[in-house]
Amino acid sequence: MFDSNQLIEINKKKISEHQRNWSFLKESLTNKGVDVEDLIQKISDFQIAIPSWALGTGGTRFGRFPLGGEPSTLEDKVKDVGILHALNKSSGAISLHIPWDVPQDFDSIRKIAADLGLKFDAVNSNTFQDQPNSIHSYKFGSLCHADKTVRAAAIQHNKEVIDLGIKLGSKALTVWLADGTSFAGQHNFREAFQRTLDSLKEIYTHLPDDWKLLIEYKPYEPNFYSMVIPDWGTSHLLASKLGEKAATLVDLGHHLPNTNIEQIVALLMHLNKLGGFHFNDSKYGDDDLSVGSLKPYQLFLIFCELVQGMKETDNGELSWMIDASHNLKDPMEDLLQSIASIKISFAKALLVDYKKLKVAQKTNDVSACQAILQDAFNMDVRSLVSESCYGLGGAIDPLEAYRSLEIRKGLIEERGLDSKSTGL
Ligand SMILES: [Mn+2]
Repeated sequence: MFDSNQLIEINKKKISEHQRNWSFLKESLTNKGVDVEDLIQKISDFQIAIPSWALGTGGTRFGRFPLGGEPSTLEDKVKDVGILHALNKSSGAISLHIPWDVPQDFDSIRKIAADLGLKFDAVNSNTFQDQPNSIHSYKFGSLCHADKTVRAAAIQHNKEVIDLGIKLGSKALTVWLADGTSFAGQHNFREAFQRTLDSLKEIYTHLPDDWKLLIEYKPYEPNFYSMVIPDWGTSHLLASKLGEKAATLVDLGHHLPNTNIEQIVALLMHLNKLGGFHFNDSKYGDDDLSVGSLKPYQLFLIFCELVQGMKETDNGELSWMIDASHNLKDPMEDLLQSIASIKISFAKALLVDYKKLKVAQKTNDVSACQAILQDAFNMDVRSLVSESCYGLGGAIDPLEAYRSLEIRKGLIEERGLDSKSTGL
């Protein structure tokens, strides 16, 4: 980690500029009748889980370019999330991927996490690749597989992930299936769906009462003709048939181009069936780009639905997680930028005058509807986000602090240039 005095020194260099920006924004928000303290509290409370696989460089199908100092053990991954959290005060959770990150010593890993102020968010199962020495292969599917023994192995794996999550204090299992086909005629659609539902039902019986089963969907990839759970409708259908503890998980990158994701979010929340959220950004497909790097307005519109849904529906708590692969940038820098974008969008969505919007909607004042949203979107709320982070003892500018503290250099010195993160 780093010495907290170093961060204080770094913040000192930024403080006068920050205070100037913040006092200007604070005054203008107060004049608008905004409860500034409440706003800061909401932003401070917002925590986004970091997945254990996001701390090393990812890769494409063609290559991977590690940058050194990557965490090769679960302990080091937790410590890296601790560094992010110390800087931005919003990464207070880690989401484990099993079997890439099976804890060896549960008490020890829980203690390391607790000391860094981290919780264990949803645990993720993996039936999209075969593990060494496994008897059965998932090449042709897992929970949907035509062979009962393969389905049984996949069900058993998910049950074991739940058991492991219980020991960590997690409260949700995320299931994403690569199951599908790349050639027409390869599956009987109805039978593949039914087998998947039956398998999920078995996993569901193993779920503790205070847990959630989050069902993720994806339109294509790794299969290119059909996916067993291609869209939110199919995910919602499965979740509805399973019961109250099952819900849909929306991953921003898992939609066909131009899909209206904010509308999906609104409807799922209306049905109390939105369970979780995976953040990333994309231009063409599941591109895994940094959150908010390409479509910040779409992200803002999604947050507008989330903010209204959290207030006006009984949807309940959501699991928030970044889900991206970092190929060009230092993953830690990418995560800091992604979380900053999320907080900025969340803050802007909190600033929308929804009462005024409802009046404009009722009177079909279309221009006003657009203007009300854009009025919030066009505000510069960066000093508000900085103020919430600084108030909690974090950095005024987390990315700049990360660089000034030379964190990556320290990690390379400690772990070496060849240290590679486990995962894909
Ligand atoms: Mn995802």
